[in-house]
Amino acid sequence: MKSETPLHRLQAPPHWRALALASDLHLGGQAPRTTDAFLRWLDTLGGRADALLLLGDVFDAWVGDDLLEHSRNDTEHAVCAALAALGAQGCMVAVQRGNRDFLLGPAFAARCGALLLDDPCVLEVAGQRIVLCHGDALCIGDQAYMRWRAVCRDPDWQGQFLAQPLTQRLQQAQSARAQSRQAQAALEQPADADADEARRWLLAQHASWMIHGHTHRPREHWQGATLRQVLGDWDLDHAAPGRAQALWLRPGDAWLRVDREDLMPWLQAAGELAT
Ligand SMILES: [Mn+2]
Repeated sequence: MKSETPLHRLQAPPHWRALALASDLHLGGQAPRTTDAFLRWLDTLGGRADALLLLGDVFDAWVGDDLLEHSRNDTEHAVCAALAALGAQGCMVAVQRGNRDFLLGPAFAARCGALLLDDPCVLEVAGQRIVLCHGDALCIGDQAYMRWRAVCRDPDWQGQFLAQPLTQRLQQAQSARAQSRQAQAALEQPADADADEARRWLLAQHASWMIHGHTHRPREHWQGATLRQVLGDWDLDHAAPGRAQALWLRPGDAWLRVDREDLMPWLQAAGELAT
């Protein structure tokens, strides 16, 4: 089941009855409450979900899988251990890279017992073809970002970056985040997915349904007969009220039910927000 190359097609076995999807958790030392909420949620998925699909930006930053060799990265260790525990309970875990954790690699996947998904990846479930992607590559109107994306996805650039000492990479990631926050603040509205580009992706994959994250516009975007379903980000550290949600796909014998689940009421009831 494990593969070094990210999968660009994922076929759901016919016995699967529930797939949970989430993205943009932005976990890390800077988000202890969000991380805690995510770990609690993972704890409830065993026996309830046949698969967990994480569509990018699980981590706020990822400067290389070798950070798992250092004991101080507690959050990353805890998340990997929880994903591995979920896998051991029979839930398939699959992870797509986002714009912040684009360096997630095979060593991370092996540690979590997870599959890496290509971007895009086509999920075949209950007779449907659903295009899964993080969503950043659809924001073609943000030309500065698209230029940066081309640079940082280049294997040579990645090789040079990864050759630097870990501390230096962490510093660079931190200043890149600060620059990106400034650039975002300067925009009237954060970049959105380009509807025509999304339609081109769907056409190329012979699909009419797409699920992605990244744009933080969690709703159903219809364009003609095509559906773009956007996942919400999680933030229980810096946002008030907090946000945490998942999307569930529930294949039946002849249909596919979709539920969007707001996890905040459950987290509140579970006492997550008690200080
Ligand atoms: Mn993103």
